[in-house]
Amino acid sequence: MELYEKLHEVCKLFRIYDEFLGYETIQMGNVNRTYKVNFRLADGSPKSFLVQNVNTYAFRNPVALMDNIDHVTEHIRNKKPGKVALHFHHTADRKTYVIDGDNFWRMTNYVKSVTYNSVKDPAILCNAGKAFGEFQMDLSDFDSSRLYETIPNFHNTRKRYEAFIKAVQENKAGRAEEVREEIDYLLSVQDLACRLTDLYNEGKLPLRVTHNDTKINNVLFHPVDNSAMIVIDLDTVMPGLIGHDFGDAIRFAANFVEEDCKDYEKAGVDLDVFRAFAEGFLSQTAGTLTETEVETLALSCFVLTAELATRFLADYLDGDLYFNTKYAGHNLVRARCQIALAKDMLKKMPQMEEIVRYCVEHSR
Ligand code: GN1
Ligand code: MG
Repeated sequence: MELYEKLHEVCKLFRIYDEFLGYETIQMGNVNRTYKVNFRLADGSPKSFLVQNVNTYAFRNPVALMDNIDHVTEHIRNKKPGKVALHFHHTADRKTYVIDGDNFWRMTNYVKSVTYNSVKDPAILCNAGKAFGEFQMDLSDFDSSRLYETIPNFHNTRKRYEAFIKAVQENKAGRAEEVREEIDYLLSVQDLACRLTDLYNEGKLPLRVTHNDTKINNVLFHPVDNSAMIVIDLDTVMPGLIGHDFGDAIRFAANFVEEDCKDYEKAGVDLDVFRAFAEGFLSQTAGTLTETEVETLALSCFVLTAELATRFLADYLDGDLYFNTKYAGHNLVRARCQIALAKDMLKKMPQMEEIVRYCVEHSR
């Protein structure tokens, strides 16, 4: 069946019976597929929704994942009644999803907003930092035992390295020789990249409920005043470390270039962006941080960058099974870009640490 008809059928199962005008593919995320579906209501006015096809290769138990999202969004709604939120539509039998074969569909309201893949405006970055910090604080009293682990060991860097080394050894797509230099670099920084995981295993870092995928394009901003309206993409909300959220956000937002820039040698950390985001994030979280969390926050940026480099490179070696790719070699470009960024972060670690200290002291 054509995607056009398929989406229309899915919308009907979510009990939207208005006149279907068509769909637009939304360039959002490297794992799920997202579509904006457009309708005309009986009174002639337009109305849109978002339909997502959840990647069941990445998320093995999407039903439990939807259950997580239900609990988390309910918890936040109860704390902030009236705040803009995502509402998942229900089918006639009260499910928040439609399963057809290997496809797992869900549908939400469409929030008119702007998103950024790359932004330099300190005010917007500070708002994004606040939004992710606030998100974590909102969930600080959430019972994490209610959360199903949607991707086990998602930010367990030791396990990510094990998987990476296995991908190198198996060399399924026959590409390992071509990327020897990248493999060697990642192996050479393994212990530093695994610092957060090791500290956690030694009981030195506390577990929180974290978002785990804090790319700035997961914040919807108000189209007029650029305030942060809502944090989206809750698929990986799981128990995690504060550095997972801070580090991943910086990895994405503070890079001079986009995550998959072919000019990867231009990748590096923009300290102005770092400062603006850190200010917002720490304004919400500083009061609750332990000394070890503060000490490792700057390092977490390197950790998350190296970790993702192992994931992109492993996927390249496996033959591009996990991440959606737009062209042959896309995962390799992504991996190289993360490696260049990680190297620059190591050079700038003292400045990053100083900025974190300053923001913590001024937020407490
Ligand atoms: C994936 O699909 P998206 O863009 O939300 C990935 C993240 C990576 C990111 C890199 C579930 O996120 O962990 O950091 O790509 N999400 C999953 O762009 O694997
Ligand atoms: Mg995501």
